[in-house]
Amino acid sequence: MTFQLPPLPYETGALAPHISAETLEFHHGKHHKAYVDKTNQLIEAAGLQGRSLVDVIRSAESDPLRSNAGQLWNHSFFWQCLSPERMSPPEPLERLIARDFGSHEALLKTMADEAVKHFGSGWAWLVQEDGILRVTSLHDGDTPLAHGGMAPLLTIDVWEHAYYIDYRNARPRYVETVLAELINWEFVALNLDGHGALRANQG
Ligand code: MN3
Repeated sequence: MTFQLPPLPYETGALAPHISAETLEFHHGKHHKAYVDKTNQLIEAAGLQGRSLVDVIRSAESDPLRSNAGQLWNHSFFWQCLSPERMSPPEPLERLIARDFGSHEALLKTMADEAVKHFGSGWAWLVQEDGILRVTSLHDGDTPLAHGGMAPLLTIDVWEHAYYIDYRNARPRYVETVLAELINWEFVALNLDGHGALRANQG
């Protein structure tokens, strides 16, 4: 069994002008595809054929497999965190955001700060830990699935390849635009209570 590149859940032009078709063609078609291919090459050497992707991530003790499998999962999850439709958080997510951040605007600001200040390549995350929503960031190909008890709800890719075509070096403008225009809050709500770990399991 090998992992496949999952199709985008929308057309490559659907997120424009915020994220262009050219960015998605490169980011999904080249970068994400490369993580799929590399993971498939490496699982055989590691003796992990036939395992689920989450299991591979948790079993891989070192790089390059751990980071490539993490990047494969992170990207599959990230595409689903985005939507061409503008939406707001449904219940009960809205209530949890108000409880743990004070307001939706406060969550967006915390998430934007984390994403902008993250040094180098990586991912900003909204996670649920012991029932509490919390914002954090992880480096390179690291993923919440590799950390016990950290359940992923939402992520933003802050590798330069995510924004350089459309925003050049302006990471803050990319992050603020994604948070304001493109977040699929229905998907984020579906990930509550640990369900996010399974969403992109097949790659
Ligand atoms: Mn990326």
